[in-house]
Amino acid sequence: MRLDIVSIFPDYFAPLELSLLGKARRAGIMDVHVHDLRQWTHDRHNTVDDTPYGGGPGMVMKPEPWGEALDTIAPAPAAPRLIVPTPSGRPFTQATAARLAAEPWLLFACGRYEGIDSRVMAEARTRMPVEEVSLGDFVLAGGEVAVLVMIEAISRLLPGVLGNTESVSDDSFAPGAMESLLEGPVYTKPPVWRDRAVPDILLSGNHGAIARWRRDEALRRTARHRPELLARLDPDALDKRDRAV
Ligand code: 6GU
Repeated sequence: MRLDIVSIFPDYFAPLELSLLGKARRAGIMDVHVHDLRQWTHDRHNTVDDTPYGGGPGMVMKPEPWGEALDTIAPAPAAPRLIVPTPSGRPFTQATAARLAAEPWLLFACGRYEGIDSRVMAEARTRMPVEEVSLGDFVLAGGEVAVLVMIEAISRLLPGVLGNTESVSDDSFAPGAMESLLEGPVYTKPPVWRDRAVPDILLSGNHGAIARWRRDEALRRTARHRPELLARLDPDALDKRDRAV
């Protein structure tokens, strides 16, 4: 998968060298290119923003540098999927991450200030798919951290990034049995720590009973932390014992 990122703060992306993401890059699974938007400015101050038409607070990112950036990185007919992080976008979910993980080429455009002049996305849509995406109902100062979050969620779904021991199928929100469920508590050695014992069932070796217990804990945790998710559970995916929890 090829990833291009355009930002006025390319240093935000230094963490892409670390951990799983760094390993994926070194293994050639992810080919990441970070670009400084200011290279597509032509004035002495490398201006990327201006005051909003219609008035209002803050500044808006000018269209010209963005237009040149997209033309240079993806000259027609090259067509990456353009992802624009913004609190006014469609929600980014595990399903979004899975869908984007199947794309060969993603281009992330990190806005700052009050956002990017809307004509940039309108014009880009004439030659590439464009998605405005939000991480949730809160406001970040810019798209950089949001893009790091999205790339981490996407890259761990790429074949060869996670080891076998770190399976993705038991994750909260994983498609299948855990869809719309939060993962329950986890434990490791020692069996007793500060007078707190690991639940006996996990030491029982009874895999059926353990799977049942884990699902019950996931249902309980979901009811406590995210009751609105339970309402979304597919009734056909529930069994009689689920209903009793
Ligand atoms: Cl994707 N971007 C910004 N700037 N703020 C956000 C966000 C994204 N998602 C939630 N808040």
